[in-house]
Amino acid sequence: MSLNSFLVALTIVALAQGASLGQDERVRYDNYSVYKVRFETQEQRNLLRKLAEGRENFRIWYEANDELHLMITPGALSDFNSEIHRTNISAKMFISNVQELIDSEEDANLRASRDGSFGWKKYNTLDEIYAWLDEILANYPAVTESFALGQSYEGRTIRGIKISYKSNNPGVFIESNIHANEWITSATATWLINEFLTSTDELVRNLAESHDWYIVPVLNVDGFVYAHEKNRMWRKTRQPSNISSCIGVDPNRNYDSRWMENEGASSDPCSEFYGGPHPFSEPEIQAMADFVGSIKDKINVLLAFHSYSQLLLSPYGHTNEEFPPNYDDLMAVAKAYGDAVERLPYGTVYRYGSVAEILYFATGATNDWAYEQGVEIAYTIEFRDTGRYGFILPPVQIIPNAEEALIGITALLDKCEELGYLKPKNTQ
Ligand code: 0X9
Ligand code: ZN
Ligand code: ZN
Repeated sequence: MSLNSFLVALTIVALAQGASLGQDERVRYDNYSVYKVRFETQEQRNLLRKLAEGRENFRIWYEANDELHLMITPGALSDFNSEIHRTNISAKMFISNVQELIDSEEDANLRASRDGSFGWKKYNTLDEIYAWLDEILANYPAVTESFALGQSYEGRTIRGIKISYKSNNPGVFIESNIHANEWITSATATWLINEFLTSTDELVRNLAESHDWYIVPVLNVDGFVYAHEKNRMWRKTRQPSNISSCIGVDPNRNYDSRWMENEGASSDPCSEFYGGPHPFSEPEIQAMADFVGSIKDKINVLLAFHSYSQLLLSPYGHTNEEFPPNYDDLMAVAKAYGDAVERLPYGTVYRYGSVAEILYFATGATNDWAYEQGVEIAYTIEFRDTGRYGFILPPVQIIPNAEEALIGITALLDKCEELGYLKPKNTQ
């Protein structure tokens, strides 16, 4: 069987499997495995991509220019294995049962919930995050301010917090959990908020007080709630499509920036990388663009939190033949982050480069859009890990990851300052 006819055969299985979900059922991932697949040629890469696109039996967890992490249903495993063998692509299993990871994450959440509702020993729900945010705002009224980006498709408020200790600080915008299944991002964002307000460490105080922080802990609120309640692996928004029964858009493909160029997004509503029917079709992304657009003169740095794979990704996402004018600076700033993180006792290694260089073409993403808006330091940061747990990073790693982010961001901003990126923008 060729890889192509293999794909056709699997699509049929996939369609048969696309069962609908009852009201209070959760999607289960019993014996779903995740494989690291290394490819050497573009041809192999394209075949593997085709395998995963919009099909229920396969799901890309991560893709870079040399390897792919594929989640595979138990039913498709033997076919996958023989095909991998036949085409001489090397594959290695590193998660044998995704449901097992989800179960132990849930156990940890239950255990931690016993001693209080909010914390960083577990992954908090949107309600818990918002209740905690209200507490924080009530406790620190002089230096915090609540803001709302707007409403999600399902009518939830997308909330943010501004932390400002003095006027004329350079602005740093943090977008988090645009992808619903990347829970370490909101866990890290909330931990940072807490540190900025409560830490007595001199370095943290200086970091917190000499920048204006705009932090949105959960941008994709509908997707996040859905991931907590129904499907741990949900990535997209929750807006239905007019042309398909598949739900949701990849919000990080929906900005009006090179939208759909260069196959940087999919036009298939069933794909995990669906760009949407038109740019800004998702109210969450429109709201984000309106808000950031309205304060862009105050924003010197934008960081979009993602997971996983330990990367700092700069523009551009649409081409690897052209680089941003300040590419060298962007790399120096990313290196500062990586070096600082690696010096911590955990020794965690971050790599860096442009999106299109390191990963793939990805258009309509936050950091490229922000860069076009004049935010010259705009990164996607992919947090822990490199695949051992992937999106289901155990809660014991929340604080270590957040500490790395804190140290990394400190070094990043120091470098930005040194290179002159933190001056007031609208000086005329
Ligand atoms: O593909 C993405 O949206 C990000 N990776 S993830 O695994 N978290 O989904 C990378 C986005 C890179 N940024 C740009 N395309 N500019
Ligand atoms: Zn529309
Ligand atoms: Zn992401």
